[in-house]
Amino acid sequence: MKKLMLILLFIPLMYACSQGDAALQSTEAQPIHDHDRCHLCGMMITKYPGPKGQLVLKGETIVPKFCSTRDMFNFALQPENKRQITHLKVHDMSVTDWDTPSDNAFIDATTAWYVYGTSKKAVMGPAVASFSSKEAATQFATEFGGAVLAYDQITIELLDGE
Ligand code: CU1
Ligand code: ZN
Repeated sequence: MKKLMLILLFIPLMYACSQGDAALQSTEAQPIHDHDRCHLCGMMITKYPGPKGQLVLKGETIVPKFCSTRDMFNFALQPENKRQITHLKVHDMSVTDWDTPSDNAFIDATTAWYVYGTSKKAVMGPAVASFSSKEAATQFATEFGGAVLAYDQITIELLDGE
C-alpha cells in the first residue's frame, strides 16, 4: 500500500517536469538545414563558408540560426536581445571544416575562444573564428592571422571596426 501511495505521489511530479520549459526548449544544438536562413540577414546559412551560430531565447521554442558567428554576435550584443538569450552556440573550428562546418561541432559560445582579423573568409564582414580552446585559437591565428580573444572581448565596437 505504501508503495502504491509513493507511485501515485510521483506521477504528478513526473508529469509536471515533462511539461516545463526544459522539455519544450531544447538546449541541444539544432542541425542547420539547407533551407535555413539567417535570423539577422535572411541569407541561406549553409551556402557560405565559416563558423555559424545559433541561440536559445527565453520562452521561445524556435532557435534563431545565423549565417556567421558575426551575425550571431551582431544580434546577441543588442541589449534588448541580450536579456532574452539563455544559450549561445558557435562552431568549434578546431574539429570541423571551414567551408562546411558540421552540426556536431557546436559548442557553448560563452566559453569559446575567438580569432578576429584572420585572412580566412566568412560572410557579412570579417570572420569571427570560434574555437573550443585558447590553444586551438592561437594555432589558427599563427597560421591565418588575427587576434585571439575571449567571449567578453567580442563587442559591437570591435565588429563595427572602431
Ligand atoms: Cu548575410
Ligand atoms: Zn546573416
